[in-house]
Amino acid sequence: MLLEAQPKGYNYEEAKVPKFNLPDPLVCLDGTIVKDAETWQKKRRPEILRMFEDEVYGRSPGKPKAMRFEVVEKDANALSGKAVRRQIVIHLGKGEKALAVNLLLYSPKKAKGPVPGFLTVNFRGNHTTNADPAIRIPTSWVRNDHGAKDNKATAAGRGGRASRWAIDTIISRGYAFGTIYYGDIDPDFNDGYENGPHPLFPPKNPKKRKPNDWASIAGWAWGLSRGLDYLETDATVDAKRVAVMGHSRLGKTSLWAGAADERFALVISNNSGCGGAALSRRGFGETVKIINTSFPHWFCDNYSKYNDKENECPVDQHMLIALAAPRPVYVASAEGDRWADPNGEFLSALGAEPVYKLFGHKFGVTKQPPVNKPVHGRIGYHVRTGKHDVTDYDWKQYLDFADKHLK
Ligand code: GTR
Repeated sequence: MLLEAQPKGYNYEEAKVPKFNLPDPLVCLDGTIVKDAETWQKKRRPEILRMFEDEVYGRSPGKPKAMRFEVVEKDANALSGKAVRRQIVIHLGKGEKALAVNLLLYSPKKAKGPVPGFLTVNFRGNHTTNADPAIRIPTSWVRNDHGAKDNKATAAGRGGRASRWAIDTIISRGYAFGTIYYGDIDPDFNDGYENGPHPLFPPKNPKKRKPNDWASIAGWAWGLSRGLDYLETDATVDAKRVAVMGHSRLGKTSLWAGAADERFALVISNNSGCGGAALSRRGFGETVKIINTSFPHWFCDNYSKYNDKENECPVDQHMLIALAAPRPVYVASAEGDRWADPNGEFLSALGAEPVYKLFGHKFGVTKQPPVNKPVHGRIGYHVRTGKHDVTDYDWKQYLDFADKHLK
């Protein structure tokens, strides 16, 4: 295996993973043992969701009253005539801090009725996902790469990240593809919650925030739910068959979006690692402490209570995967991405299986499968060769998995 350079000073050895006990997803806080799907749905699931809100991602508001969809652009012959392109601005909130979130949507032109789709969230701007010259360029904060200068995106970034988004394949296989630039929802820097969706909702004043108020991951996830709100109004997409997908910090985001919003029919985590699919108690690669230190704005303030104290956290990330149940969920790892702890991502999926079993679904494996040998049960998993990235191989698996569950 070609090793990808990883941050130094962290554990990358399986033999040095400490012994730990995972909290049991099937034992309620009052000791009740969950033996059926109904007890899971009515009692244990809400309690786990609440713990993730209070201890990890923070509590988010629901659907805002001040929300309006504006279809700003449409082309019935996009992508060489294969797709219909639509660009929608989702206006959120009122006043000076109101947000304008751009959703780029392609749907297969030859579709007869509403199609299933993927709603994704991207790092560098919708215009980087495809070279299509009509894609609107973000006006919100962007990182200074892919042609951006002074944190403003430019046309030089067009298609710069197209390798991550198999849009042509997705369309040819009969799915819609939607994407939102995450910085339109919340800029990814520690701004004291002055920007993004946080000041639109109580407590508007960041100084009055509580330790379980939402942070950026919850903000991005909430933005994805607003994307789904739009899709519910769009006749070309079947909003009841939408998979949510993200990579890395945005894989953490897609998992949380799928947990918090059960309208997402399928949930995909691509290389999400610490605070995403990977079990925190393993302390393999990125840890709770380093993630809270490097990115203090990603998780709610309470999460830093578990810096170097992962065992004291009432949840671990297998319970996040379990919150997707009984919906199909996919966890994808990359062999070279040891920072994200590929085996810890697998073990998390495995740790969610007892919940899937309540619904009659089995995972089908008990050990991490070899590289490039995907497992597609109700829970999907693969570890592919290569590094931290989204590749055509990953998309092929997601499409096969979606064919199985959404078609
Ligand atoms: C890293 C971070 C990871 C992952 C990644 C990314 O710096 O440590 O947790 O989120 O960024 O989002 O690309």
